[in-house]
Amino acid sequence: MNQFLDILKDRIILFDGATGTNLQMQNLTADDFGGEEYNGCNEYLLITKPSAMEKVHVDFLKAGADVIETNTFGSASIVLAEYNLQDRAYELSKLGAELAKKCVRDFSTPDKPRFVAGSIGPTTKLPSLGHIDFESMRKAFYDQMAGLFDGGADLFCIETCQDILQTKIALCAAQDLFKDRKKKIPVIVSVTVEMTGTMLMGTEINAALTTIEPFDIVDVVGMNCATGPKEMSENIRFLCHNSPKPVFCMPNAGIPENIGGKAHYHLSPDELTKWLSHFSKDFGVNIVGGCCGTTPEHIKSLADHIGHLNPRGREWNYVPSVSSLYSAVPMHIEPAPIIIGERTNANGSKKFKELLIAEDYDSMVSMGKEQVREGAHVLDVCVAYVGRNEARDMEEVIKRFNTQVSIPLMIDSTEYPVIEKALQMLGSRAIVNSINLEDGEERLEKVLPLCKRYGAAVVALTINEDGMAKTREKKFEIAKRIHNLVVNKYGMREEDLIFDTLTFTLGSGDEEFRRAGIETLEAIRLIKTAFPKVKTLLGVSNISFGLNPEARHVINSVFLHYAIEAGLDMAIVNAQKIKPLYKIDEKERELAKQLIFDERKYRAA
Ligand code: THG
Repeated sequence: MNQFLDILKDRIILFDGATGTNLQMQNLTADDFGGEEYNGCNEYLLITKPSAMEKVHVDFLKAGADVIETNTFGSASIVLAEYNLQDRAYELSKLGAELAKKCVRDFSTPDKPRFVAGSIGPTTKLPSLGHIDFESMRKAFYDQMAGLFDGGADLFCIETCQDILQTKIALCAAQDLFKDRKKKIPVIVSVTVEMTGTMLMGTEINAALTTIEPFDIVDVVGMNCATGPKEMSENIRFLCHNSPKPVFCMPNAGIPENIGGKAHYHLSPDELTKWLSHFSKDFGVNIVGGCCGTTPEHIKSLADHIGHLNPRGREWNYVPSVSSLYSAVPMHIEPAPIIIGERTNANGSKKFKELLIAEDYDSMVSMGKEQVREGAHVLDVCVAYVGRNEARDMEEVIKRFNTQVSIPLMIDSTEYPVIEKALQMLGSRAIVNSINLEDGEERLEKVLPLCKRYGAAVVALTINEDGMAKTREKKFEIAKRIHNLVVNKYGMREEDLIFDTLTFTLGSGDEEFRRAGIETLEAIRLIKTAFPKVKTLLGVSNISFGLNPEARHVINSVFLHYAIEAGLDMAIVNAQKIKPLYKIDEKERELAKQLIFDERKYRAA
C-alpha cells in the first residue's frame, strides 16, 4: 500500500497554500528571474533563484502542511515555450520535485510524514477548441510528469483543470508514464469551476466526475482555484455525495478584487478555516488547502483546526453515466429508455449520408442538434461510407459535435483507428459501438484496451464465430462469454458494459425469423437477471426493416414497449417517430403485438 493513501483513510490531509502569491510577496526582480526575457516565469526560478521557492516551501511546512506542491504548475513545454524554454521541461520539472523533496526531508517525522505533490497545471491551450492535438499535449504532459516522477514526487496533482479534454490527456500521459516506470504513484485530479458554475468550457461538475471516474489511476477528485470556498459549496457537496473517490478542496482566498491591475484576495485565515471545517465535517472533504491568495497564516489556521480531524465517513452514490463536454447522462433513467438518436448514421439515414458525401459537416451537426430537440439523450455517430476516408470524416464530425452538440456520443465504427481518433478528441465519456466475437477475441483485443485507456463504455453484440445468435439461449451464452472476458481479462467493470441482443427483421416474411422478436426480448431478461449491473440496448428499427414506413413506426414503438418491460435500458431509435402505446390506434397496436409475439392470427406477408 501507499503511505499517502493510507493516511488519507485516517485523517484529513492538509496541502499548502498559493505558490504564485507567496513568490510575489518576495518582490522578486527581473534579475532574480534571470533577466527581462524570463521575468514572471516562476518555474525558471528553480534555476536562477531556488532560495525563493525554498522559502515558500519551508514557510508552508512550518505552518503545518502535510503536502507541499512543486513549483511546476507551468513546467510543461507548452507553457515554457512562451519563454523559449520548451526544451527545459523535463529538467525544470525534476528540479522542482527535488527541491520540494529536500525541504520535506527536514520536516518529515514518523508521526507526521510530509509529502511532495507534483503540480501539473492546465497549460495555456484548450484542446477542446482545437488549440492543440491529443498527441502533442500528451507528449508535453508525459515529459513534465517524467521529470516530477524522477525528481521524487510522491504524488501527482493534475490541477486547475479548465478543459476536461486536457484532464483526460494528462491522465493518458500518466498512465503511459506509470507503465514505462513500472510504478504508480497517487493521482489527484482537481478541476476549476468558474463563477458561472461550470468549468471554462462549460462542463458541469457531474460531467467532469463522469469523465474522470472510470480512470483507475485517479485516487482523489476535487476542485481548486477560480473562487473562494463559498462559491464552491454546492459543487463540493455534489462531489462528496457522488464521488467514489476521496474529495479534495483548495479554494482561493475569496474572489479576487482588482486593485491597480493586481489581484487582491481578502478571505481571512479564520474564514477559510470556517468554510473548510464545514466542508470536511458536514460533507466529508478529505483533503484541504489553499489556492491563490492563501498564505502560511491560512495554512497554520487550517493546521490548528482541521489538520488532525478524522475524515467523516461519506455515503456516496455514483450513478454510472456517460457525458458530453457539458453534462452527464445516466446510463439508465426512469422511465426507460435512454434514447439514442439513430439518424446521425451514414448507413441509417439517406440525408446524413448525402451531407457526408457533400462534406457539409455543419449540416450534419444540425441533424445532431435536431435529434437533441426531439428528445435524444445520446447520439449514435457513424460516418462509414465506402470509398471515403472514415478517420478524416470522423475527425471533422467529432471536432464539431464535441462543442456544438450538448449530449453524449456513441461512436459507431468497425475501424480501430477511427474509434481511437474519436476518443482522443472527446473530453467527455463516450460509448463505443461495438464489440462482438465474430472473429473470436480479435475485436475485443483491439477495442477494449481503447475503452479502458480513454474511459469509455462499450456495446457488446451477441454475435460469435457462428454469426448472430438467434435463440435466447445462444444470445445469453455469448453474453456470458463476453462478460467474463470484459471483466476478468480486460479489467473493465460490469457497469461499463452494454449488451445488445440484436434482432432480425420481422418484415422479411421468412418463417425462420418469426420468433426473432421474442428471442431478443427474452435474452434481455436472462442477461439482466444474471448481471444486474450491466446495461442493455437495442437498435429498435431493425425489427421492421423492409416494411412500409407507417407500419414500421407502429411496430418499432410496440416492440420498444415490450423491450422496456423485459429490462431494456437504452434504445437506438428515430426519436421523433417513437410513440407511447396509448397514442397508437388500438387495432394497429394489437396487430403489431401479434406480429412481435408470433401469435399467428394474421397471414404472413
Ligand atoms: N445495434 C447497435 N448499433 C446499431 C444497430 C443495432 N447501429 C446501426 C443500427 N443498428 C441502428 N440504427 C439505425 C438507423 C436507421 C435505421 C435503422 C437502424 C433505419 N433507417 C431508415 C431505413 O433504412 O429504412 C432510413 C431512414 C432515412 O433514410 O432517413 O431504419 O442494432 N449496437
